[in-house]
Amino acid sequence: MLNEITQKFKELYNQDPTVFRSPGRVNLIGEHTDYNNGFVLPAAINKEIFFALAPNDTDTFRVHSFNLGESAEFNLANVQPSDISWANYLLGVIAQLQKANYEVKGFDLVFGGNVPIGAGLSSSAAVECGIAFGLNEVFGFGIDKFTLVKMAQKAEHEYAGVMCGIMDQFASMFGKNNHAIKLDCRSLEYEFYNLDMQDYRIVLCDTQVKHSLASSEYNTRRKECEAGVAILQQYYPEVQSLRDAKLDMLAQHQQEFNPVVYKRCTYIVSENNRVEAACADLEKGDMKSFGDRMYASHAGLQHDYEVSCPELDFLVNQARQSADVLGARMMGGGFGGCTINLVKVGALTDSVQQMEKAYQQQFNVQLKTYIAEIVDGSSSAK
Ligand code: GAF
Repeated sequence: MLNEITQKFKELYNQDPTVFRSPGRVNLIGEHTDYNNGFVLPAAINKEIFFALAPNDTDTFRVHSFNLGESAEFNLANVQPSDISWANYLLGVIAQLQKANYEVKGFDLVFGGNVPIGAGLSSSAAVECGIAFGLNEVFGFGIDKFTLVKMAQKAEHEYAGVMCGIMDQFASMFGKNNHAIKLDCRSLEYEFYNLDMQDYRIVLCDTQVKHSLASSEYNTRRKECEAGVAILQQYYPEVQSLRDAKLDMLAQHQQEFNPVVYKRCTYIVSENNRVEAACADLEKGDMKSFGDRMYASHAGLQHDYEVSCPELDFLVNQARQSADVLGARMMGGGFGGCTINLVKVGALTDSVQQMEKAYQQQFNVQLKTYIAEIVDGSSSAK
């Protein structure tokens, strides 16, 4: 696809581009913990967006979306959110660069890739990180990767209206071949965990459900977590976010919580503990225990955080019935998208076929499945 994108660039803009790539991500465990300043365990995957980019000596940003076959043009002197929704992920990053006083001169861009949209694999973070990385290189801004990640996240807040945490952009930018990233979303300290890809594979099952409520419910969950923190702070001033809370603090003051807020908070505190425990499992090579924690994570997301949907629950239940699937859970914001499954290598084909068959019978929909390989984060593309 990179060749086709480069070709398209030459055809449209009549010059040679510099090329970049930026990946989507999976998250092994630690869901909705990022905006609670907690821990996550994502990894960049071999579903990527490519960018062909070159300055054009004007003050105009010309862009072509290879996947959609659509083009657009924007005046860089007046960057603002656009009615063209796909362009907002790019414009949002340009706006952040400009806000930080970096001079984004006119440029041409063709971008496209194979990250499925709305499948919970962070196609938007891949676009934001790729353009941030590419512009930084091409214009020689010299911005460090942490700042680029924060700009990409801000772009999502301000131009896509989703008050996301930092996990997706961090994973897309900092990913490392065959490693998961344990990220402390408060300090942004991170540690790589080697994923032993000899014995198992990461299989993604795409429900193809895209729930229109996903972004509004996401923002509601954030508010519910903040409401929980406000109650706890009256008694425990050291609790700045749910990452600082303990289950017994919550239990002690349960009566003061609205029951829904209480469930949300217990889920987050438990999930944060699970990330720590799951990393210890990885260190010990105890994938059985790791898988059990994935199932526990799903149960919390389904019943307490209430961001799952019948299709995701069905797929996780199917996985539970197979001894060849070590663990499975919904992944990302929820209300649709993919489940992530840890599947024994020897049983890969059978497991995938069983899953597809069951999903077809239950929902009359052809399940899409992907075997995710873990790759490096945003970089130049060759
Ligand atoms: C989405 C968000 F973008 C992330 O920041 C994260 O909160 C995730 O949902 C849930 O863990 O992908």
